[in-house]
Amino acid sequence: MKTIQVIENVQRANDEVAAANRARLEDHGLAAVNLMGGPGSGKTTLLEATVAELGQDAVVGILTGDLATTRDAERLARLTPHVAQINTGRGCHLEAHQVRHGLDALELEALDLLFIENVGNLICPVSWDLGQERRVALFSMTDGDDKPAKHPYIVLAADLVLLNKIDLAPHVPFDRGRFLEDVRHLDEDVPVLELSALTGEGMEAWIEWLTRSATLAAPPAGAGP
Ligand SMILES: Nc1nc2c(ncn2[C@@H]2O[C@H](COP(=O)(O)OP(=O)(O)O)[C@@H](O)[C@H]2O)c(=O)[nH]1
Ligand SMILES: [Mg+2]
Ligand SMILES: [Zn+2]
Repeated sequence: MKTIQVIENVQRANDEVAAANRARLEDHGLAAVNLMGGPGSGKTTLLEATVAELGQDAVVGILTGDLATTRDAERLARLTPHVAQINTGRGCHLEAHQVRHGLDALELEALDLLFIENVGNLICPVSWDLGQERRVALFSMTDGDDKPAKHPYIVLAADLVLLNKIDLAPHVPFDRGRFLEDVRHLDEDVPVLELSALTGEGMEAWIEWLTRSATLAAPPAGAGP
C-alpha cells in the first residue's frame, strides 16, 4: 500500500514538472519531440541526419539522455552548438526534472525545434511525460519485426512510428508486412515511416512530418512566398 502511494506521488510530481516544461516551451514557441527507441536503434544517427538535412532551415536544440558518458552530445555538437547531455546514472528513462535542468542549459530563444533523445529503452520512457509536444517511437530492422507487438505501449503512445536501418533489409530477416500489421493492430491511424538514417533514404518524409505536425514553429526560411 505504502509503495503504491510513493509511486503515485512520484508520477504526480513528474507530471507537474512536465506541465511546467510544456508551458515554458510554449512561451518560446518551441515544440519538443521526445524520441524513444531501443539502445542502438539509431536515435543519435537520426538526429545527426536530421540536423544536417534541416541545415539553415531550422535551429535545432537537442537534449540527449544516457546513463553514462557524453558521447552522444559530442557527436551531435559537431552539427549544432545547442546540445546538452543528461546523464541518468542508473536511471533507465528520462524524467521531467532532468529535462527542466537540460532546458536551463540551452538558449531556448535561439531554437526552432527541440529534440529529446530518451534513454535507449522501449518500456518505461513511455510512462514519463517530459513536456514534449510529440512522441516518436523508433524501431530498427536489426532489432526484429516483433518489437511493436512485444512493446505495445510505446506504439500506443507514439504520434509517429519510424522504422530505421532499411538499408539493411537485404541482410537481415525482417518481415515488414508483419511489423506493419502488428503496429496497425495496436493503432489503426499512427503514421509509419521507413528510413535509413545512414544512407538518407526516406528522410524527406520524416522532415515533412516534422514540418506538417507543427513541430517546426515557423515555415523554413527561404521556403518561398
Ligand atoms: N546500417 C545502418 N546503421 C545505422 C543506421 N542508423 C544507425 N546505425 C548504426 O547503428 C548503431 C547505433 O546507432 P546510434 O545512433 O548510436 O543509436 P542510439 O543508441 O539509438 O542512439 C551505430 O553503429 C550506427 O552507425 C541506419 O539507418 N543503417
Ligand atoms: Mg544515442
Ligand atoms: Zn526506466
